Amino acid sequence: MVNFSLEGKIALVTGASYGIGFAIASGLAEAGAKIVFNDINQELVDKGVAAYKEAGIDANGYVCDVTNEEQVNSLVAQIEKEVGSVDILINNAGIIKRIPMHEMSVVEFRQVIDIDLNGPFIVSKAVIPGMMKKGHGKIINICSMMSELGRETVSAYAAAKGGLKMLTKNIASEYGEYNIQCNGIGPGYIATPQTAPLREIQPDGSRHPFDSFIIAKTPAARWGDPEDLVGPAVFLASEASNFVNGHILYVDGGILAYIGKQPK
Ligand code: NAP
Ligand code: GCO
Repeated sequence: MVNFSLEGKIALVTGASYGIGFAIASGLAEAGAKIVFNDINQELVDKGVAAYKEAGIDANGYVCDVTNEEQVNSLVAQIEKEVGSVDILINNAGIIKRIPMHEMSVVEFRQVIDIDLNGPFIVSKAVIPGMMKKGHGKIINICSMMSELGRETVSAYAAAKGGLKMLTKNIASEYGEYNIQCNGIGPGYIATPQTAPLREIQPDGSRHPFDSFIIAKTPAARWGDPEDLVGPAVFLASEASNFVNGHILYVDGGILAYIGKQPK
């Protein structure tokens, strides 16, 4: 019997007060996991705890900036003390800055790299020793279409998400012998606050040009929903994927397979 159950497992989802992290955490909880999550400030954490409670999930929330190694190490120690050691890590926290590269400051570039690439390194480094001790662990890094493709104005984000793809493969390579699997999920274009500016209805009531562009580039002819990522996340977090390692599972409605809608 294939085991998709997460009963008895503790899952840490970073940046999970809302958006993709919240949806994935909710799905892991439905599969039996105990959810612990962090976000950047107390207001967001409180909002998240209330949202999980409304969904019938008793989640523990903590304030922690994933770029701050001291805060992350304290977070992992506090989780260990209050709940237990982390079995499943979802490196979800991330930001994007959409600025033409020649206009982007080094500070802005570094901030995106820090959160989207250094953050997953710092949090993974903090949980791996506990996973090694227990003889099992699951790390899932939330990558992106920009782990494979570029586009205007997202140079820092693409560099970070491309690096995150290779960090995923390297953790898989270095820790596979400890029965730790590290894989990525590469969402396509998902309707969350992060992509809201790309979907804004225009003053004349028409769709945002980028919205129409993405619809034409997606065989499914729609934006993804955070819930579309839940099944893939449960699979990669469960024992059903114990021989899947170093893989980036693209959940993109077919974008990466498609040249784009041909002119009529
Ligand atoms: P989102 O709505 O902006 O949520 C990101 C979460 O991460 C927010 O709660 C954010 O808090 C938190 N965060 C930001 N910096 C942090 C830090 N230093 N420490 C801890 N938490 C931090 O984004 P999303 O659309 O749900 O995306 C989640 C992940 O999926 C990101 O890694 C993103 O790159 C990736 N992704 C998104 C899409 C998409 O189309 N939406 C597609 C592919 C991949 P604040 O609210 O304070 O910023
Ligand atoms: C953008 C979007 C994308 C998505 C996602 C696609 O500006 O192009 O924000 O980067 O967030 O990463 O997979």
